[in-house]
Amino acid sequence: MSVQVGLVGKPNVGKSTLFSALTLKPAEAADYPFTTVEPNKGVGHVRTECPCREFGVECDPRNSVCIEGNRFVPVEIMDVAGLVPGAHEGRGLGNKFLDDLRRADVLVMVVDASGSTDEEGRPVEPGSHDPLEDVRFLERELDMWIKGILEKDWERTARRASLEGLTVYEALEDRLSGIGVSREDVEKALEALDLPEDLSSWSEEDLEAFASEVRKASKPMVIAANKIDVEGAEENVERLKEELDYPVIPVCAEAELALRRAAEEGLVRYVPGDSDFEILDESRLTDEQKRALEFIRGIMEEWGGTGAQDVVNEAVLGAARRIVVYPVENENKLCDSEGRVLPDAILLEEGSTARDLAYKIHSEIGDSFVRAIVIRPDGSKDVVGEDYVLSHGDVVKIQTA
Ligand SMILES: Nc1nc2c(ncn2[C@@H]2O[C@H](COP(=O)(O)OP(=O)(O)OP(=O)(O)O)[C@@H](O)[C@H]2O)c(=O)[nH]1
Ligand SMILES: [Mg+2]
Repeated sequence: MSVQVGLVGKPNVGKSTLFSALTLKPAEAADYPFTTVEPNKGVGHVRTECPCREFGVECDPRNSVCIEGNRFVPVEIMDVAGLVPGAHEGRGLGNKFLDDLRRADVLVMVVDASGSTDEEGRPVEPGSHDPLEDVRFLERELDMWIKGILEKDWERTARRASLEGLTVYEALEDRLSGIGVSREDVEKALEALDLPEDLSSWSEEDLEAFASEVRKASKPMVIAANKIDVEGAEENVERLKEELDYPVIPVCAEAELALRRAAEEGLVRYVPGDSDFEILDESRLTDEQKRALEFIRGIMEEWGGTGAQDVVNEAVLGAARRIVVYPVENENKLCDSEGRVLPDAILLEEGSTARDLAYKIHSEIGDSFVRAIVIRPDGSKDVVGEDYVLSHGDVVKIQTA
């Protein structure tokens, strides 16, 4: 799958609850630390406007789903074990969870905005723990993890850069490619810092600073400020927004999970990401369920929704800078060879070109690319070359030789 989103954070903040809500896959959730040991993997979705509305056509999606003009595009979601301070030295479940994150394109740091869990995830009085501290320590754990990987074979890396004729970039990229760090990430990190060119003269601090910049470049992050249903969470949400450079999204994972399950059972009509829901058949609900749904409605009114869908959107379309485009084979009917209208929604990195899209569809289509046609909602068509930079929402036909 194209994009992988990793849920990270200390124990007991609601990672598995959010995971279940996003994927509707069961994952054990309980009010004690280290409920999750093995990572859970599942399919969640980015929500984006489907072109079917603007084009006035009825779509027939194949790789995605359209609900009332909203296209849901699959992404991989991974829920890993909680981490505690010192994890990079083996505390708690140690580095295991970190290794599970190697392939992640973007991280969602789940924090307990209600402040009702201490730094190791043990339940405490609501409001007594500062979630900002948890963000800081998690950043540090990630940085130390990357630093550890660099340090492991540092002398050899430094030697390769000077004796084997590799550039500094190549030597560092080589060392870090296993955790999803690209050449551009390395370049970005080195540019942000003023480090000696000779790797063998890097100090501990140099390594640490570099690890931190590489982490920011290769694992962009958003904060899911969970448990907003608990009294006092609002204050923490505001503070997190003020203090942090990451996008902070207020979330009630439990509400999203309850709504999605209720929708699955046909009790409510709820499109993930909507700011409200509709009860379908009051008579099928117990009094307890009615009360729970009214409570959820109250939270959604206050916050504009449960926030769970916003987390995925902000992570993938925001932090990970992805766009969604719609390749078609017939530029008049907007369909594929089987007549399916707007069949596929493809996630690409921002800045991708028409040729990149062609290669993403099939290497042969990439090789035999001639030109592309971008189809506009008013029916007009722009013929573009291989270097055309795609926009979010583009409907494109690739012409091959
Ligand atoms: N009030 C409230 N509680 C929540 C919410 N989301 C999760 N919880 C509760 O928080 C506790 C921990 O949830 P989990 O999903 O197991 O947390 P986790 O981060 O996966 O925990 P570990 O696997 O131990 O790292 C459970 O009791 C959940 O019911 C929420 O939105 N509001
Ligand atoms: Mg868990």
